[in-house]
Amino acid sequence: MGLMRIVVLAGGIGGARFLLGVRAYAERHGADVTAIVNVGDDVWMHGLRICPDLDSVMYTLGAGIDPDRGWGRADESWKVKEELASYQAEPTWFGLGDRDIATHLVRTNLLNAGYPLSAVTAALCERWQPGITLLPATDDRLETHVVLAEEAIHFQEWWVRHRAELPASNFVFVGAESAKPAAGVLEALAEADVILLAPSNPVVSIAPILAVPGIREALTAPVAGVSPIIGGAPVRGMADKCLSAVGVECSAQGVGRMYGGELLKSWLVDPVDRATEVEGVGVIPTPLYMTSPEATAEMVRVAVESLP
Ligand code: FO1
Repeated sequence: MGLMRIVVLAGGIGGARFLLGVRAYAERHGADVTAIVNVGDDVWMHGLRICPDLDSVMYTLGAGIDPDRGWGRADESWKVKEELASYQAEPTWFGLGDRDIATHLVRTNLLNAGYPLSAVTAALCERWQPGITLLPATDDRLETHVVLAEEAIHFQEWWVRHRAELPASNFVFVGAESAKPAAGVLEALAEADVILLAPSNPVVSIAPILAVPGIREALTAPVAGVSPIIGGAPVRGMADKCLSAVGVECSAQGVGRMYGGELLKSWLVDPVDRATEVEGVGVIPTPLYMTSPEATAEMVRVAVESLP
């Protein structure tokens, strides 16, 4: 067998940290890694196309990320944001850093020139050299909107402007029904030896990837998932608010059952959640705190070795 081929379904901040470990594992054990990244968070702001999850992954793997925020660029300045605010140019609640804006300008210009997002992402990665292949889940429009009592708003407005405080009744992936897997996605999945679900937000990061027609059916290689919930709480972010909105228990067991035995062969849970049971799925207790790429690489080893 040649190089092992690992495909990872991932969102943004948690997905990026997980991919640091997958890359470390791949470097040590010899493997080829492709990340299929969520685009549901993508949004037009001030005429620029912003792809938060692709950028968090690209900046993190390219060592350009602001490590505290987990999004946007290190050594950032906010002059343009200040100037926009002085013009009262809405939205003022979304922080666009000066360095980050360069990424959005390059992406927007390439998209306007007719290049698909997958080609644009490859072009941006020429600079960042992430060491793995980054693919958007789709090159078509797919945006997560949050259904509130009277209206639906874009995910970013709910997440950033309202800090997910507005009670949500559901999430709609606008455009999903007509979206196609991005160039390279089905090929990567067809050649995969193993598929990993990153410990990303299951509702607004993993689900929008699975919502692209054709992707779920293409997961023919064995799948191992990593729980984003430890001891009944998300390690970071607001997955608890998303899970409650869709009526899923905020636990390693609740998320494991949400994914289910159709999708998962293995489900990695932290030892505190060792009592987790998921019908038809091998539950594997192993430390899940991504305290370093090496710690995460160990998690990846456990996941890969749990699969047939
Ligand atoms: N998150 C915030 O909480 N506040 C912001 O002002 C903000 C700006 C921003 C700009 C570009 C970008 O790529 C991400 C940004 N994020 C911001 C993070 C983003 O909203 C979330 O991290 C993802 O969408 C959730 O995965």
